[in-house]
Parts: sequence; structure tokens; C-alpha cells
Amino acid sequence: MDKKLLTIQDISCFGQCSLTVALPVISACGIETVILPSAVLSTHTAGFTGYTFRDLTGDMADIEKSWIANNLKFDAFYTGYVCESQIDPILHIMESCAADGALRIVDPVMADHGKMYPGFGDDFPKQMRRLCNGADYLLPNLTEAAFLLGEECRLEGYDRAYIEGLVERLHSTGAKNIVLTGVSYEPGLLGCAVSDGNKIEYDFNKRLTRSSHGTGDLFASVFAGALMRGKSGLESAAIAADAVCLAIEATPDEHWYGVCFEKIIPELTTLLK
Ligand code: PXL
Repeated sequence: MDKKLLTIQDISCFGQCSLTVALPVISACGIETVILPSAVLSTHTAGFTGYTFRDLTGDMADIEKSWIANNLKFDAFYTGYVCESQIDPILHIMESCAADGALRIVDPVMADHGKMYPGFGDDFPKQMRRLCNGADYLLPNLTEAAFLLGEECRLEGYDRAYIEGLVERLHSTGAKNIVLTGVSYEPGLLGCAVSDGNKIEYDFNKRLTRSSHGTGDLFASVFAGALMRGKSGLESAAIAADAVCLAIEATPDEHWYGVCFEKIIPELTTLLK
């Protein structure tokens, strides 16, 4: 049987993030993608005002029961933007609906550029740590990494020792492999540090002049798809970073709320070769 991945994150109806990126992208990687929406929002929360927010925690247990009744099992779980009340139901589903050797990929979506996203309380990183425990791959950006560890966030002026210490400390969450994004040691290059607990490797790309919303979700989605296609953690991170660069380059400057990942879906096939 072909492998199936379950991804759990919100539907932001407008905004090119979370499930509206993950479902097309992971499907385009050739992987059957099952979804569990954590919430439905009219738009994402970064730059829009007056968005609606319907929390779907209350549906999770019944959806799980239906999956168990139908003996549905998943070969991988990829979690993104989720609410505090969903950590326990998600941990439960990752136990009850796991195929043998199922992978857990956790993107601890909660913050960026030194700030928590709207709606997440101060206690959220502590709750998110419970999801990180037992993750096969944990994909934080620099801000999320610091918040998960209860540390002050350093976004620039750091050195290799800081990043490698951060990565080592992130393993204390109970995550087996860490992919830390947003790492830069020289102005022209931006990349990620990939650690299996024994060694830290890097992938760097040319830093593009603009940064965009939704790139974290695109990175994590391509990463998950590539991993399911049998690539290593470092290879998957490098493919995901290349896809993000292509998508940013394909996005016009005035398109502020997301990246035009649709335009690079054909290139995904080449990147995955
Ligand atoms: O891209 C992460 C993300 C996902 N979902 C929602 C968001 C954000 C970032 O702001 O607001 C609803």
C-alpha cells in the first residue's frame, strides 16, 4: 500500500498558508494526504484584521473514533498551527491511528521575528513541548526554538556556538532530529541546521532580499513530502529550501500575504528527482 500522511493544521480560507499549502504541495510530491483541520479562519492572522476563527477541537475525538472504526492508519503525521486544547487530542490520534513505524513531523508553529502570533498565550510553548516529545523531526524557526526553551530570542549577531547549543538544547524536548530554520552566519546566505543528535549539518541558499508570510508552511510541507519520498532529513531540508526560494522569486512584490507556491508545483517534481 502507498504511504499516507495525516496533516493537522488550520484552514485559513484566504492567505496561502497551513492546509491550503500543505494539501496541494504534499499531494504534488506524490503522497496521499489526509487532513484534520484544527480551525477554520477567514484569513491568516499576520496582517489581516477582523478574521473569523472557528476552533474545531470539539470534532477531533469523533473524527478519531470514525477512523479507528474504519481501521485507518497513517504512516506519518505532520502537525502545524494548532491550539493549546488540541495537544492532547493530537497525541491521542498519533497513538491510535499510527501504522507501524509511523513518523512524527512537528512544526511548532507559534511565532516568528521574535514575537508570538496573535492568540497564543505565554504558556503555549510549554504545551507545544509536549507535542515535540517523541517527534522524529522538529522544525522550529529561531524564534520558536528560543520560546520552546524559555530563552531570550536572538535573531542576529549570534555565532555558530549559539546555534549549535540551541540545537543541542532542542533535543531536550524529546525530538529525535532538529531542523532549525532561519540560520545565517554571513549576510548573503540563509539556511538551516539539521541535527540527528550526533552531528549537525547545514544547508544554505542565497538570501533573497524579501521575506514572505507562509514560507515556513511551504518549507515544512515540502520537507514532509520529500521525507515520505525517501529522502534523508538533510536532503529534504535542502529540497524544501530550494522550493521556498523558487516560490519567493515567483511572487510579485505587491503580493504581501503569502507566496505563490502554485507557480512552482511543476518544479517540485524536478527537485524530488
Ligand atoms: O503560517 C503560519 C500560520 C498558520 N496559520 C495561521 C497563521 C499563521 C501565521 O501567522 O496566522 C492562522
